[in-house]
Amino acid sequence: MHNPPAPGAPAPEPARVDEPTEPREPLPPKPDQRGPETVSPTGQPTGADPARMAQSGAYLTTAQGTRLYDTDHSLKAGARGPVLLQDHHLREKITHFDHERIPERVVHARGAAAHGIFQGYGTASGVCRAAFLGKGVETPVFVRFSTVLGSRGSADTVRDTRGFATKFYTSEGTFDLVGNNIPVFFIQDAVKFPDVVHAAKPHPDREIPQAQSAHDTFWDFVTLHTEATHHTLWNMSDRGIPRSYRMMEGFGVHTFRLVDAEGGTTLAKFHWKPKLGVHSLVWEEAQIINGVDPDFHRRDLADAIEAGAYPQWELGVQTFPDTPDQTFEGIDLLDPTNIVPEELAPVQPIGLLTLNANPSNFFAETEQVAFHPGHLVPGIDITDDPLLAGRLFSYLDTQISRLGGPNFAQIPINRPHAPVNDMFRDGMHQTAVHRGVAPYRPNSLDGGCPFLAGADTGAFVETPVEVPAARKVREAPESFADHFSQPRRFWLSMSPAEREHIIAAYTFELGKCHEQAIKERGLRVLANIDSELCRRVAQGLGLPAPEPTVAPADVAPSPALSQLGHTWPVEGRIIGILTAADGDLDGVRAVRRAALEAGLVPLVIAPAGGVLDADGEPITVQRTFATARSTEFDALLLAGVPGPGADAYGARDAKAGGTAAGAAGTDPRVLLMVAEAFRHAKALAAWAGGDTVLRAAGVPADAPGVLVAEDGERALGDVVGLLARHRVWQRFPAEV
Ligand code: HDE
Repeated sequence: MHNPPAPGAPAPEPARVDEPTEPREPLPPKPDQRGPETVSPTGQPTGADPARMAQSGAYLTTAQGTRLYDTDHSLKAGARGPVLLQDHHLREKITHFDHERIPERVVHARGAAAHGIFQGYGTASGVCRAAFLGKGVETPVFVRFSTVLGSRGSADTVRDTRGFATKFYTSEGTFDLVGNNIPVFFIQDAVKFPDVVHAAKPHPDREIPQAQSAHDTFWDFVTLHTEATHHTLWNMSDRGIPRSYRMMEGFGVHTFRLVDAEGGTTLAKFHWKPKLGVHSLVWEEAQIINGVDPDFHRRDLADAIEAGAYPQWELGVQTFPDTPDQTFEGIDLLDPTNIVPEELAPVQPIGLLTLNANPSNFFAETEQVAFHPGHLVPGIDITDDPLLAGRLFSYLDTQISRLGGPNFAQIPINRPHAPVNDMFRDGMHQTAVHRGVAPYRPNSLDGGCPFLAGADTGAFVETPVEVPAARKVREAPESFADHFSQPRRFWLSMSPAEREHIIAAYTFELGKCHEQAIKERGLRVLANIDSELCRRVAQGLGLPAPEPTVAPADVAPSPALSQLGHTWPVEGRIIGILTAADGDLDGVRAVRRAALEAGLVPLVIAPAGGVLDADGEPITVQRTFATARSTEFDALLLAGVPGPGADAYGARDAKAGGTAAGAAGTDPRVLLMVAEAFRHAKALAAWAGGDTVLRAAGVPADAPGVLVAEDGERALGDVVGLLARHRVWQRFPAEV
């Protein structure tokens, strides 16, 4: 409280808050926070001093660098008087704040990203002359993962396709591989993109549902427009709800044209293969996470990188001869609703991606990064896929409005690491100070600079590909008309448990539609994929199953499409250990040690926070019954009978829940955690009396993946074996 100064008296000191530290210089800018550099006609870097582009200096200043004395009080005519318009600092601070937001991406608005390194194996050099694929060549990369439909603040674990966009800062300029975690797309022609997106986004009247495909307009479109069937089926499979960005495949989707050193061409599809395997959530788990931890995927990626568990993917290519018809084994390579089974064209590894650093600033990097499928380097070219053609137009166009003008390539995260001398000038948000007087070619005033590259090093040197003489038409080729044989192959390639998930997903999504006609049309589409799939979904909807309108295609399954049947590294998997002060704490210690040695993340869950067993080796409690939920853990261990939580909720309800469940004193949230983990097919192990909790939660002791062990270490050993397969798949009913 300030008293008004007596007339003529000096103004009083405004109240100051004690700062926790002495003034010190801010941290130095990280490499990708550096400001733009331009290159002069003579090849010399010019432009702003990078150090001046990030925040610097120990003192708070205005935008003009004037030190500030107070930022907590507006300038007023007296402490209780009106605020004065002359307060420049107030106006400047609020004005900048008012303009902090930029439009979010029209699709893929919600994302998370990381920096990393790509190392070429050299194995692609025979078919592709891109320098970054050379043996041992290291290229910095920035990767952004995203959902497609939701707004920037939406939840991570919705059922949706995921974006997997990689920016390679190569020595020959930037190459962007702007892919998805699903290898096919809803449409075959870019002209339909606004239609599919308008249908999939929330209803325009109420703007609901957020980030969901389970609504009438989406299903209206995809059932009328049956080329969407294959992509929709992938979305309804476990691929639509990944366990982690680290456990997703990535696909370039389109067929690209690779060019070798002699100008020879090969058609190719790009694949990212995660070292940790491809794993998914189950639907109920995904729904719970959306409420409990909407940042689940974002957190998982950042935590893993911060802990040094760097996620890795191998880049691979399927290659096909560049024949005039651009088909392979009868599959049209220009149709982006098609895959080529890996059994017909194996994925050949060509390099390794390691994500090893989190962004320093979400807005500057993750939000402002701008990918473009037309950012290509010598050796990688496009094909005539009509979907790709439209994308080549769309990305730059949308970025001009999203990033406020044509100069966003100067934003540090978008700046190529190769020298840039593009002769582009001026425009909104121009931050470079270009030199020279002749930004045109040919010129003599700048000594003829900049020079053109030779055909051997230049990009966008067109490979002479025959374009057959044709009429101008608005038509698709006949081969694009088969909408059901590829979805049928996917369905036939699934294991019984995966098929059950697909049936449940269609039943849920069509069940959320209000229009009866849409549900019925949905069933007609399913009938053309597989009669059993259609029958089971119809049963769930309480509707008759229609007959197919096209004969079921005779296609062989592609075992590579199933996520089951392999074992994978367990590094980074999260084990919850439920215990209490009177639990087997020696056992918990031993389990924690062994789990850490195995690269797992063991988290102790107890009735209250703090430390268990102060004497001897203390055990830190990482989660309480109030902060833990089963969905965070890949497996649960029970070291004893954890009593009621220390908070009022646990103590109050444990009494009632315990009596009802027959395990006096067990916190109902523990019972819920165990029951959920069981339902979601996670490994469960108990010792030191923990099996009574399993019983109280209704978990049969003889169910697969439920282990009652003599001690903690044995329990952990069994659980690790199960984790390598991700889930205890036998727990899912498998009628199909
Ligand atoms: Fe995109 N897409 N897309 N897309 N896309 C965008 O570009 C578009 C398509 C993909 O993390 C937008 O900068 C059209 C296929 C990813 O920043 C926009 C068509 C694939 C990302 C756009 C497609 C993708 C985008 C929105 C049909 C997989 C996020 C913001 C012809 C191969 C990149 C932006 C990031 C983003 C247009 C289809 C992947 C509007 C017109 C197929 C991963 O330009």
